[in-house]
Amino acid sequence: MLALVFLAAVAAAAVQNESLPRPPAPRREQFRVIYEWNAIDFEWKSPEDRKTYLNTSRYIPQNVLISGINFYQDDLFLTMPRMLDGVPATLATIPVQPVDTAPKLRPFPSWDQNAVGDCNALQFVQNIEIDKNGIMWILDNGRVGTLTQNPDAKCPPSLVLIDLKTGKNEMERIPFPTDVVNPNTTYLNDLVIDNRDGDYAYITDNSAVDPGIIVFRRSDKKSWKVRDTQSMSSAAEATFFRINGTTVNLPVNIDGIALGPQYRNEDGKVDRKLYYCPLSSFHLYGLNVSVLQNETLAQKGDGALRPHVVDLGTKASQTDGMKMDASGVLFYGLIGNNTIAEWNTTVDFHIGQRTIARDPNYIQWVDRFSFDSKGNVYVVINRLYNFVKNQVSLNEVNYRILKSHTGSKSYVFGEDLSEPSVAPQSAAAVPALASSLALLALAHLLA
Ligand SMILES: *[C@@H]1O[C@H](CO)[C@@H](O)[C@H](O)[C@H]1NC(C)=O
Ligand SMILES: *[C@@H]1O[C@H](CO)[C@@H](O)[C@H](O)[C@H]1NC(C)=O
Ligand SMILES: *[C@@H]1O[C@H](CO)[C@@H](O)[C@H](O)[C@H]1NC(C)=O
Ligand SMILES: *[C@@H]1O[C@H](CO)[C@@H](O)[C@H](O)[C@H]1NC(C)=O
Ligand SMILES: *[C@@H]1O[C@H](CO)[C@@H](O)[C@H](O)[C@H]1NC(C)=O
Ligand SMILES: *[C@@H]1O[C@H](CO)[C@@H](O)[C@H](O)[C@H]1NC(C)=O
Ligand SMILES: CC(=O)N[C@H]1CO[C@H](CO)[C@@H](O)[C@@H]1O
Repeated sequence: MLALVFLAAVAAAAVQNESLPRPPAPRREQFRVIYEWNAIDFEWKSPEDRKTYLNTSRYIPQNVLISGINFYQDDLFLTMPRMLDGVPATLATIPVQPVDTAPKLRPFPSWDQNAVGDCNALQFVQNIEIDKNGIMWILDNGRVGTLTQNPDAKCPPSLVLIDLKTGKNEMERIPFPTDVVNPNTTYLNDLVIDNRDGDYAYITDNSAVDPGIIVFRRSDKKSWKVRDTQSMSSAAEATFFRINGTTVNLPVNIDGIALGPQYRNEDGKVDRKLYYCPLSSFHLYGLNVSVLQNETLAQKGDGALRPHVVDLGTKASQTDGMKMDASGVLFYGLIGNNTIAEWNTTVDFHIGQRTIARDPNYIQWVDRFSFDSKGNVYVVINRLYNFVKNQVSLNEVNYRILKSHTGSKSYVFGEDLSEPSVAPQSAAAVPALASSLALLALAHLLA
C-alpha cells in the first residue's frame, strides 16, 4: 500500500496594485511528495554485488545525490552526478507508478554503461533532456570527483545521444573539441533542446574559470561557445545561501537554462527566447536564440554577446534549475525562500512572478524540474547545501520528488506559432517591486 506523503503550499495572489495589469492567477494544484529517500540505493545484479561495491567504496550511500529528472512516456530518469567518489551509476530510471515511496534505481542504459573509467560508458551526468522526437541528450562531463581534492578528467566531455524510440538504448557519443570545451575545467550543467534547423542544444558551462553557453548543432555536430562575463558569472551579492539553518558560500556561475516558445519577430522571422541565470545571482537574463545560432559571434570573443543580453530583473532568491512549459510559463526555485515559483513570460518579470509552493520542511533546495506527458510537473528537492558541506545524515529524508498537475507540457513541444503570437517581454523600465512572494498567503496541509 502506497503511503503518499503530504505537502503543500499555496498561493492565492492578492492583486496589490490595481494599476498594474496582472494576468489572472492560474489555479494550481498543491504539490505532493511522491518519492522520498534517506539514501539512494540501486537494483543490483546480486546481493553480493552490493556488498562488493560497499566493501570497495564504489558505493558510498551518503555520496549519491539526485540532481536531474526527465520523463519519456512512462519512464522517469534521474541523474546522479559523480561529484564525490562512491556513486555506482550516474544515470538511472525508476518506475513511474510508484509501489514504494523510496524505489531502488535501475542504472540506465545498464550497469556496464555506467562504469567509471570506461569511455564508452557514462562518467558524470548532471542533466539530460529528451526532445520531442524521443532522442535523449545526455551531458557527460567526463570528469569525476568535482567536489574532491583530485577531480579526474577520465574521458572527453561529450554529448551522448540515445534514440529511445528504438528501445535498443544504443549510445552515440559525440566528444566536444577541446578548443570549445576544456576537459579539465568545464562543468556541463544543464541544457535545452531546440528541434529546429538541424537540432540545437544550448548548454550551460558553469566552469569556474570560463563560464559560457555551448551551442551544439546536431546536423553537422559542430559546437561553439559564447561568453558574457557580466551575466554568466556569479555575483558577489549572491554567493551566500541560507537555508534550513545552514549557510553555504557557493560562487557558482551560469547554471539554470530555459527555452521559450516560438514567436515571430518584427522582420517576420521565427525566433525563440533563451533564459538563464548563474546559480549565485538574483537576476534572470534572456536573449534571442537566433543570436546564439550565429557562430561568428563566438569567434568575436567576449563582449560580442553583450548587446544581445537582456537583464529581465531580479528574483527574491537564487535559482538552481528551471523549466519552461510549452506556453511560455517558467517554473523555478527560490532557494533561500524554500519556494517554487512561476513566471508567465508574456507578463513583465518584475510583476509577473508568483509563488506556487512554499514550505520550509519539504522544499529544501529546488534542483530540477520536468514535465510528464499527462500535464504534471515534477520537482527534485535535494538539500544540496548538506551535500556540499559533507553533512548528509542518512537518518533524515535527503531527496524528494514533488508532483503537481498544471496541465502543461514541456517547452520541447513549444514549436507552435499559435502561442504566443507576440514576442515575450523584454526588460521594461518598471521599478522593481518587492517580489510578490512577500504578499502571498501560505497554507500547510497534511493529507
Ligand atoms: C572486504 O571484503 C574482504 C573479503 O571479503 C574482507 O577481508 C575485508 O575485510 C572487507 N573490507 C571491508 C572494509 O569491509
Ligand atoms: C588537461 O590536463 C592534462 C593533465 O594536466 C593536460 O595534459 C592537458 O593538456 C589539459 N588539457 C587542456 C585542454 O588543457
Ligand atoms: C530580440 O528579438 C525581439 C523581437 O524581434 C526584439 O524586439 C529584441 O530587440 C531582440 N532583443 C535583443 C536584445 O536584441
Ligand atoms: C552573424 O553575426 C555577424 C556579426 O558577428 C553578422 O555580421 C551577421 O549578419 C550575422 N548573421 C546572421 C545570419 O544573422
Ligand atoms: C528570500 O530569500 C532571500 C535570501 O536568498 C532573503 O533575503 C529574502 O528576505 C527572502 N524573502 C522572503 C519573502 O522570504
Ligand atoms: C499568461 O498571460 C497571458 C496574458 O498576458 C494569458 O493570456 C495566459 O493565459 C497566461 N498563461 C497562463 C498559463 O497563465
Ligand atoms: C534550523 C531548521 O530549520 N532545521 C530544520 C531542518 O530541516 C529538518 C528536516 O525537515 C527539520 O527537522 C529541522 O527543524
